[in-house]
This record gives sequence, C-alpha cells and structure tokens, in this order.
Amino acid sequence: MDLVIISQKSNLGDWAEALKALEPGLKVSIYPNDTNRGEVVFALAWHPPQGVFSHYPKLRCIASTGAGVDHILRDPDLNPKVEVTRVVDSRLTGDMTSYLVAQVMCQMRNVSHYKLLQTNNEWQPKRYRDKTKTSIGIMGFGVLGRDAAEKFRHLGFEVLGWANSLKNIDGIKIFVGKAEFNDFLSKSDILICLLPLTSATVNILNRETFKQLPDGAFIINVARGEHLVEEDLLTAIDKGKLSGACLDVFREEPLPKDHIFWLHPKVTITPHVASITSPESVAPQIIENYRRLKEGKPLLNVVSLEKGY
Ligand code: NDP
Ligand code: OXD
Repeated sequence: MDLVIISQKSNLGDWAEALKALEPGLKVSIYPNDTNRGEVVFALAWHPPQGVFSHYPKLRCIASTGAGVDHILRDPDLNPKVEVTRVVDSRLTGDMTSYLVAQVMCQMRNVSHYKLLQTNNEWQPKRYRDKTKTSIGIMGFGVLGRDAAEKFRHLGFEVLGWANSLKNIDGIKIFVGKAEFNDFLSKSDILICLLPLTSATVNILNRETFKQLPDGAFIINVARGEHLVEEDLLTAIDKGKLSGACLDVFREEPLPKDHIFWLHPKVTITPHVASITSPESVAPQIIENYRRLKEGKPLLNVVSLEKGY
C-alpha cells in the first residue's frame, strides 16, 4: 500500500519526511519520478495534472494538501469510487484568521493611505473607522469562516455569515442560500470570501454582487481567483462603489507581471499566502487516513463529490 505525492509545490521533501517519521515502513514516492504506480493506493495532491490519477489502478484515496479540493475535482476523469479528502487543521485555521484580522485592521486604520503619504513626507491625519459601526460579512461559514467570524466578533465588529445551511452561533447572524444573499450583502461593509470554488460559487464576486453592498464597501478574497470577475471589481472601485480590495488568490497564479492589479493604488496583493499548510502539522491526519484506509475504517474529512466541497 504505497503513497505518491503529486504536487506543484516545492516542499515535497518535507512532506515525505513528515509522513515517514510517523509511518516508517511507508513507501512514499514523488510524481513523476515514481516507478511503483501499480502499488499506489493513496495520493497526496496539490494541483495535479489532469488525467494523472488514471495511471494508478489501485488508487483509493486522494488527499488534498490544502483545505480546498477544486484543483482535484476539476479532473473530468476522476473515478467516483476514489475518496477525496481535505485538510482541516487548527494551525491552518488560525493562520487564516490572523491574516484576515491583519488585513481588516490595516484597512480600518488606513495603513496603505499612510504608506503612500510617507513617500512624499506628508503629515495628513485621517479619521479611522469605528469597529462598532463596521460590519464584516463572511461568505462561506465553514471551518475557516467560522473561526474568523468568532475572532472578529470578540474584537467588537458586527459579524454576519452566509452559507448553504443554517447555523446557530451566539451573536452572529447567518444568512442562508440565494434567497438571503442580497440581504446579507446589503449589511456587509467588509466582504470576505471564504467559499469553496464550485459550479455554484464561480464568478460570485461580480457586478451584481458589488451593487448590493453598502457604498464604499471593501472586498477581501482569500478563497479562489475564479470567484472574482476581475473587470467588475476594477469598475466598481474606479466608480467609487467599492473603496478597494485585498486579494490573495488569482485566476492566474503567479499573477502575471503586467497585470493591472499590481499598480492599482486601491488593490492590495499577497501571493496566495493567507494560510499555508504545514506538512509537520498536517502529516498526522494524512497518516491517520492512510491507516484507516488500510483497516477499512471510514476516512476523516471526506468531501462530497456531489457538492464539490
Ligand atoms: P468548508 O468546506 O469548511 O466551508 C465552506 C463553507 O462555504 C460552508 O459554510 C458552506 O456552507 C459554504 N458554501 C459552499 N457553497 C456555498 C454556496 N453555493 N452558497 C453559500 N454558501 C456556500 O471550507 P473551509 O472553510 O475549510 O475553506 C474555504 C476555502 O478557503 C477553501 O475551499 C479554499 O478555497 C480557501 N482557502 C484559501 C487559503 C489561502 O491561503 N488563500 C488557505 C486555505 C483555504 P454549509 O456550511 O452550509 O455547507
Ligand atoms: C488551501 C489553499 O486550499 O492554500 O488550503 O488555498
């Protein structure tokens, strides 16, 4: 029962080491230099090439090295009998919340504005925003959305969530489904996207969505680049409907050098680093699932192929 790592990332040696430290007998190989494809039952994957899994006839589980699985599910040749799992990890969750708190506080306290003034030695105080009068709307109220929401609430913000199904959380109003989307948007001064990328959520950050927000709303997209219609964002910022955006994910990554976002004064860019999976922290749950597979037990953090997350 071998394991293969199929990933575009560069830290594959760290993964192999972390897995073997927990399961010394495990044979770990790295695609495309693996020669034992007939023996592989478990694949650890990040942006695998399409069709690659058909080379592994005994494959039974594909584990995403991240929280998202869109990069795996987009493969049209995926065998529906192979289970797909994702990462649920307290370090990943905490790091996402820290990133969001940092970006929201920069926006509240005009950090980019002062950075710009500093280049001209300009002293120009500007009133900062009042937390108690700012509401944060979180699209996607799953593992990451919920943690961020609770921390923002403790900081004194009003927090709203939007999800597919209702949740009862003290002090946080949850809006459900398409029917309540516009109501949710109309109350969100800062809109954070933490949705999985699915056929229902692709291009959801678009002109119609922006129209429903309060004037001057700010967008933070840490989910996937394909959630955002880039031209609609630029138009909404340039017309003054939105005050700006912070983007961590892009339709094309790395963001092309000549992309207009780079030079836009109201767009903050980070290179898909809001929260980075730590192999050391996540290896135990991968090995736990590897053992469960071996023992015929149900796997943890399995995603629904039907729902797409
Ligand atoms: P979860 O699966 O735990 O949560 C997804 C949430 O989205 C759920 O609340 C779900 O609703 C809701 N949802 C899904 N589809 C819809 C829809 N059509 N309408 C309304 N709500 C919907 O995911 P995580 O919180 O773990 O992760 C979210 C995403 O964050 C990942 O998929 C990934 O793309 C991104 N990510 C980005 C990182 C980065 O560094 N930039 C790092 C890690 C993750 P319900 O609860 O009702 O099912
Ligand atoms: C993830 C990511 O899905 O890093 O974990 O984007």
